[in-house]
Amino acid sequence: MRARGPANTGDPANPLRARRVLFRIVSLTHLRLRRGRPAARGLRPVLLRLAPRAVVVGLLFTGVTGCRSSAWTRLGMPRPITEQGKAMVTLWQGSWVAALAVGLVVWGLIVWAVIFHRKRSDELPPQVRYNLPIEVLYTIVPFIMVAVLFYFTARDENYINELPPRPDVIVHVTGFQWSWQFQYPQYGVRVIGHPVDPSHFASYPGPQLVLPKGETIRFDLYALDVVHAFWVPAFLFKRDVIPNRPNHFQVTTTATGTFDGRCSELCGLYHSEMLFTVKVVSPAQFQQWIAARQAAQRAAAQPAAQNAAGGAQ
Ligand SMILES: [Cu+2]
Repeated sequence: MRARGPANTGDPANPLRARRVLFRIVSLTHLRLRRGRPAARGLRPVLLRLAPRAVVVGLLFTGVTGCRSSAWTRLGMPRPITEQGKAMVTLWQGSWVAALAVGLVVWGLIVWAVIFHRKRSDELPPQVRYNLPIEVLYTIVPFIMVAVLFYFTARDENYINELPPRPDVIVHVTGFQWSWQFQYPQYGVRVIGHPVDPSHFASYPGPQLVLPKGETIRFDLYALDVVHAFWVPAFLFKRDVIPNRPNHFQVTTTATGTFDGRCSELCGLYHSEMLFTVKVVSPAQFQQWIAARQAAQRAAAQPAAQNAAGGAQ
């Protein structure tokens, strides 16, 4: 018979004492390690001492990272400004909930095995190899998990990739080394980013893409030279811009404001300078902006036309 050793002597210097304390904390109950002796003695003071420290550390962490409750609930995702982005956040949250549920089951089983199935003798415990019900369970449960994740992912991907036939606004986006051009073919309006000029990179935010709130916008993506990628983080979406292969996607905007945009495909020396901004305004402001752009383009075109006419005479 194996000797129980000094674990039961009650000696405070016993090295097993730390293990017993850890056991009490994990279980958070007044379990008794030895019959007749209150094992949880001393647990409450430890918890009372640690709890305020945990709260302070949590508050400090929240404060220094600038996190808000909504940032926590979005699990790190930016605040979406499109209906499609909201669907992506919901999918992201659901995936995390599913992963945490699986994690809790796994962690629970691990803790349960560690606490209640510690090695007590050299006798081999019952083995479950070739146990058909358990093998079937191991196969079916992961399959169900993957199938559920696949269903929701495919459903949301189909929704995000939808291209209804009559969007409210169409924008032709053209990427080139190293800026962007935005054209509004319904209105004959275009916004062209400056061609590469390293001396002005630091102060140039790039061209501005103006969009109306609450309307559907279809983006047609073109590239003049190499592969770029059109990325607006607040859309929670990016799509490649490929030469000779137009790409498309559509969003419905839900919030006004100015948001960053950038190229997310390494496209050359000044790839990092392919910046732009997205300004979402009310539909009335959007129409005003369109009218102003049209007037500015007409005014800019008149001298050129006069010069051409004068040169022909
Ligand atoms: Cu690029």
